[in-house]
Amino acid sequence: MSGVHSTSGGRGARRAAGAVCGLLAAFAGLAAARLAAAVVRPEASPVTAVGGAVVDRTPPVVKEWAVRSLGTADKPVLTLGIVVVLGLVAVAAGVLAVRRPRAGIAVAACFGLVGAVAALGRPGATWKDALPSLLGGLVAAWVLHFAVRAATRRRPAGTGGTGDGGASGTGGAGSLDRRGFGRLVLATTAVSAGAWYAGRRLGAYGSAGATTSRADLVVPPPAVPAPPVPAGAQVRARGVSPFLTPARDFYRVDTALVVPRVDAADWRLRVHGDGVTKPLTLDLRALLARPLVEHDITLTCVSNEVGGPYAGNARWLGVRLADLLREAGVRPPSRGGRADQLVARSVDGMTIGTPIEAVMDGREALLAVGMNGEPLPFAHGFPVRMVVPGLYGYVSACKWLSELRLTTFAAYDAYWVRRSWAQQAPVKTQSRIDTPRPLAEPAAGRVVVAGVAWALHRGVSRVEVRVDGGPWQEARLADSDGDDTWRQWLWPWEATPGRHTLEVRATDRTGAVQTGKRRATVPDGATGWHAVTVRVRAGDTGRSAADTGGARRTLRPWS
Ligand SMILES: Nc1nc2c(c(=O)[nH]1)N[C@H]1C(S)=C(S)[C@@H](COP(=O)(O)O)O[C@H]1N2
Ligand SMILES: [Mo]
Repeated sequence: MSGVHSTSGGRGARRAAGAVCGLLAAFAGLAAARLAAAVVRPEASPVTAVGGAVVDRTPPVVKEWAVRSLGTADKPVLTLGIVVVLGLVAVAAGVLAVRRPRAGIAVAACFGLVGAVAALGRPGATWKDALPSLLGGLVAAWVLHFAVRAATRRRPAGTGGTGDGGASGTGGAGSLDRRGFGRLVLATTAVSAGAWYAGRRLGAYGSAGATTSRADLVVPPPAVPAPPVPAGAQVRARGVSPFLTPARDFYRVDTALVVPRVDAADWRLRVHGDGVTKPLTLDLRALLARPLVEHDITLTCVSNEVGGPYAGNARWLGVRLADLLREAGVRPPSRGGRADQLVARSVDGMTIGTPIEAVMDGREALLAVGMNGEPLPFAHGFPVRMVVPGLYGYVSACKWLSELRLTTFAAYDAYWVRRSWAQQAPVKTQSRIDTPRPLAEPAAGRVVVAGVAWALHRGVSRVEVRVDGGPWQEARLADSDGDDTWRQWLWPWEATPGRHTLEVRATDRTGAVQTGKRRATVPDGATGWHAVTVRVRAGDTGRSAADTGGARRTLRPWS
């Protein structure tokens, strides 16, 4: 920063001061909005609201790219992107404001409006949701106004210039009052940071009731417990995913930028719609008074690429959905029922449409309250979510459930269907090589190839592996835990030095072989065989254990 002492203030310096003013205004505005949102509701915070609006409008191709390349980091990356854009606009508005104060302030106010419109468009929004952004816009405009004034104010004649930083101190009357400006920047930053922190604390306070309600929830034991998972369901090879996925490792796919935290005491489920002769409204107590069923179900996402990570297996505890629907007077289409689609709605406005026929055909479709022996984690739908064996999550597994409405597929398209995904989507047969990892360098000799396969609600009857396009070889299957879960498999490979590609395919109990035809995830799930390429090293046995993930030592058939 040089030239600040010229009477014009120096163009570069004025720009820099403007940029600082812009950023300061943006931070103050966001902090004020966040504090207000903690009172209104967390989803009404401008960055969250704009983020939510962006998520809902993201074309499937972009979303698929984001899920593929960013994985579960897609949400932080989106938030960061919004903050960066906001920062750039703030800098531009600040630079503009130095020359034309009104224009800069108008930009700040406009940003408040953008946030307000986004917040009003969110599911479940009321007029109050506009307030945090409007307040934020006002605060930003106000801070910008004063900051720009301070930045461009000239020091009165005769005051000393020692605070002017590296400059000579010769700045006299007419030079910029940098000390005053610096103080304003510091003070505003401190107040904004305080507001930001208060917003965080208040937000936690706001959801404290939900947190306590989960901690205090006593889930009754199942009337119909699941048999223990067979010991032989887990292959003993390092690198294979655990048969039951711990909740903290369970993949998470949803559109929620802030995880809804529902207080169990406030939770209600409404069941209504076509063919419902007895509409129901249940609270959690009424739901838990019903017989609970425990069932192991593998859940997977339609966005899962071949070989991808978006599949998890859990022991779910819940109420049989079919029984509840029958009590409400619902009949499946095959018994003359009018409705063929069950639309589940969540507290955050998600809609998920499930075939009523599938829900009522005898499979264990659940309104789940428990996952692996605990109440559902907030991220996985506390207090109640749906789980239906054999269907992708986007057509079956509504989290933070609030409503079940019966209608037809002809009359209504749920959230993802409006975004080019199929109305109905049974899970396709898939198999995955968990070990060796791609580009691993095992030593020649015996290498354990192992992984998981699923043909949900049909059951896996065979898994085969081939090397470099050679003949298919039958893998050993781990014990089955029923047809609604994935099944592990293992194949001992006599690996020869060089580059090799391993492929896997599964066959379901109907005899249908997993197709090798490569298809994208849109519209109803990816197909193709998972392939892993490795480079097998010649002979030095010393390093083999490490490079095969120790599998040689653990090759102990469970059969
Ligand atoms: N409310 C709500 N429920 C939802 C979703 C969502 O975005 N919002 N995503 C669905 C999708 S696409 C999948 S694959 C599963 C994932 O469940 P999980 O996050 O518990 O693994 O939840 C389903 N339920
Ligand atoms: Mo999904």
